Amino acid sequence: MTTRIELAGIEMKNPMLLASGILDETPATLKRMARNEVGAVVTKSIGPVPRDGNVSPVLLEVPSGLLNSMGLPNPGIDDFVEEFPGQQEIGVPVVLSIFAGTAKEFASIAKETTKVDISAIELNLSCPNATGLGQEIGQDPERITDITKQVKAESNVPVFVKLTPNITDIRPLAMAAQDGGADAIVAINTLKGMAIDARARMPILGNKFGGLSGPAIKPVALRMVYEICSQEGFDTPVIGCGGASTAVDIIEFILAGATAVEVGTAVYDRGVEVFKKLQFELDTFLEEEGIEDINTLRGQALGGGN
Ligand code: RRO
Repeated sequence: MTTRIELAGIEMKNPMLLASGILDETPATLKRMARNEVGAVVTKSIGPVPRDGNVSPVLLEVPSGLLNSMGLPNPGIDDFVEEFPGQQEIGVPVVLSIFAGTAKEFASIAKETTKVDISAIELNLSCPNATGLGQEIGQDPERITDITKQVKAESNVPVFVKLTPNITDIRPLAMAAQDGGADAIVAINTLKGMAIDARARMPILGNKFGGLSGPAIKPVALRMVYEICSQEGFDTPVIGCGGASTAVDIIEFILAGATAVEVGTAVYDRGVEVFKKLQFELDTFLEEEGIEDINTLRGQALGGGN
């Protein structure tokens, strides 16, 4: 019985990645996740220069999820390159998430990333919390293709493209990333939302709006992965992301066509040992169902339905 997978040439002991933005800011926290049986880790998004992020409060628990308006706080690519010890030291493959405002800036960060030992780059074209960045770029298919192409030309590792759900139809975005040469698509980032304090009569988050993650968004993420994987002519690996917190959730994403699944908010909900728990649950599921290889489940729900 095996949960091993291969994602864009990266060998992983299971199909689970730590999603960007949760316990991934320092080598120490990344190592801690690696010790807990995660297949690979994605770093917090790194930009061209240091950035403080948005005004507090920036995080709020809501029913079945979290609302965040962090605003891309990060030390900048130069600091990252100087301080990152390399993925050997972390213990599992490391995916470096990057963001920028233009294709040229993306390409120049990508060039810097060739100085560090990582397994892939994830392009954040989907953060809902900053002007001129993230989803404001990633809602335009032409810009997705252009940025992906320019990053591919400068980098020496596979390039993943993380898409926004805050759009009518995600399929053209996935196709645009494929056209640019993406090695994998990540679907999805957070859904833009807000919370209001009824007694104070004002928005709760300092930035008013935030990104919703957690179990509340899993049906949306699953639907989008399914739609992307059902597209005629689409054959790029997909990484599901959005609300997975049990092994059954992970299996559902794989049945919808995903090769791997990123897990974020469940770390907050189930603790740092969540990947150890999920590995046990995955093994149990495969055993109970008599499945030898998790890869055989990929896409089995595509086309089905009553
Ligand atoms: O930092 C953030 O505000 C943030 C990012 Br980079 C992202 O990609 N998604 C999100 O919900 N928040």
